[in-house]
Amino acid sequence: AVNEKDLLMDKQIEEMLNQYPAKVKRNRKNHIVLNDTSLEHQQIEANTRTIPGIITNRGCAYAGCKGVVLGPLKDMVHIVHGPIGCSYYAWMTRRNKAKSEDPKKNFLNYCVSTDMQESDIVFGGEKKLARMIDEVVEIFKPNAITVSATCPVGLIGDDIQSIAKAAEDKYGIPIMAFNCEGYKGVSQSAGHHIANNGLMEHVIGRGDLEEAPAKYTINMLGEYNIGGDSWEIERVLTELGYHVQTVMTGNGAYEDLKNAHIAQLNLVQCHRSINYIADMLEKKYGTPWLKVNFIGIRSTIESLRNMAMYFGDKELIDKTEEVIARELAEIEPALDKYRKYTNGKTAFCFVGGSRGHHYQILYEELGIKTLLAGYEFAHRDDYEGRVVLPDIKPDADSKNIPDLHVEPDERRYRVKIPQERMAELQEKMPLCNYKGMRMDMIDNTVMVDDLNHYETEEFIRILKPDIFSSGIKDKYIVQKMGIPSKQLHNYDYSGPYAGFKGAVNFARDITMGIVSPTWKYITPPWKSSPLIEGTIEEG
Ligand code: CFM
Ligand code: HCA
Repeated sequence: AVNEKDLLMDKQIEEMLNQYPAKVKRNRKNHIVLNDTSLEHQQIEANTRTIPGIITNRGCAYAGCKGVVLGPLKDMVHIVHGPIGCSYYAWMTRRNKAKSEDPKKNFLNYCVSTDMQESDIVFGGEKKLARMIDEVVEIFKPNAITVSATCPVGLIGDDIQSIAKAAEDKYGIPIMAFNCEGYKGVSQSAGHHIANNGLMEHVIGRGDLEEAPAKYTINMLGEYNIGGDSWEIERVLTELGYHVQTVMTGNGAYEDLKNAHIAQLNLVQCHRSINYIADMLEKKYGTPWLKVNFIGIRSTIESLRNMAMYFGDKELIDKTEEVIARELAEIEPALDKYRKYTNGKTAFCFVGGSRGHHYQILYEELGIKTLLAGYEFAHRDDYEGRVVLPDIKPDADSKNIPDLHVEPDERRYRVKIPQERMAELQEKMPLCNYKGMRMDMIDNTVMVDDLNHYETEEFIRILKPDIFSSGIKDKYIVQKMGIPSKQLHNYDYSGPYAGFKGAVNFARDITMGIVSPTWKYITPPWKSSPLIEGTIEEG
């Protein structure tokens, strides 16, 4: 539906893009979409290279592999083969928490790096890496070790795979090397894939459990226990009688992960970072996966109901309703208190590859409208959605389901489904469906991929949100503009934000941001002192 407001917004976006050189404008234009849910499909450009010179929030493949997927596994030592800065970057800032029954088997607080120096770059770092592994085994005696390569290591060609193999033979514990050099992809997304493949190849399925140890055995994939999120989710799941075999990878352990193959159902919280393992487990062991979302009350309830429905036991279904009712009664009064302050406010929600979507639902529950949302590095299906049709080939079988337009998408198929047929089809489809961000957004709001610092400032000027939520790289710039900013990567110093009780923590923190008088006292620097002015000569 095109109205005057849409046209105005279109015009403002156009003006913003006009500040770019023509080629950059052509590129960025395809990464910005004004939402119109009446359209069956809207396409967005995603997972492509950031234009050099643009200040992006993205991380690198190493960040996605070591920092995100491997890092939270607590009983393993994660060696970073590279300069100390790379190791320092991924050292605890993400706030993925872990507790261990045996305190000697939790190595998360350590920052283990080969600390490559110039001479190692010139003469090679292989010997240093081998020595490092010797030291790690001697000092920590971990259950397993990972080695992650950084850019310079790839450039000089250190053979980390054979060093790891030799050490594995020497010590008899799994020592896995990951060629996740930062430049391996356009963002951390490539690193997720590398880590997924490695864990599937070397860890998952290596345990000797042959069947599920409990009635409802599940894995929780793509949950990293940031600020204790997975503990809050597990509190409820355990009460309902689920046995969580492993969380991938928040508070995760090599010892649990190797038996992940025996679960009856895999839950997928963050699809972007772990969909590869979900698909591989489905293919290899026939375990279906269910997309869940434990951010937001409505999403949490829906996820719990879907899980109960999957197992289908009346007792479980009833217990689920009972627990939902009890939890709601407990949190609603607190939420109502905060809603007095949050109701009617507006937000920006720009996070990595899943939270840009998930947190909009929680915002909505506080009466906050998300005006702009996006992902740093997600793929098109995270925006546009996908329905997985494992047995349907694009050309042959798609005729069986009329109205479906099937496009090849990586190893699976992306389908465009008329809105009115969605419910009917979802019923017939396997569990593994995935709704993108688009359908949870309000019309005439902005969906943007790989938002950069220039566009952030421009969109703030145009849309004037009350709350900005993103990461460390833009938080302070935005606060200096007088707008409270909540980090949705590491939750600043707070959390958990997941599940029922997490929603109350989130409401409290957002309220604190809004009611703080601080913002009134801020004069943005460009108002009090003149900016440096000058001219740039072409050529
Ligand atoms: Fe998944 Fe994540 Fe995210 Fe992610 Fe990340 Fe993260 Fe994130 Mo930071 S795995 S995609 S690569 S939910 S580290 S815990 S917060 S960008 S939105
Ligand atoms: C990463 C990790 C990060 C960074 C957060 C941020 C995280 O991308 O390597 O930019 O604020 O969640 O810690 O996404």
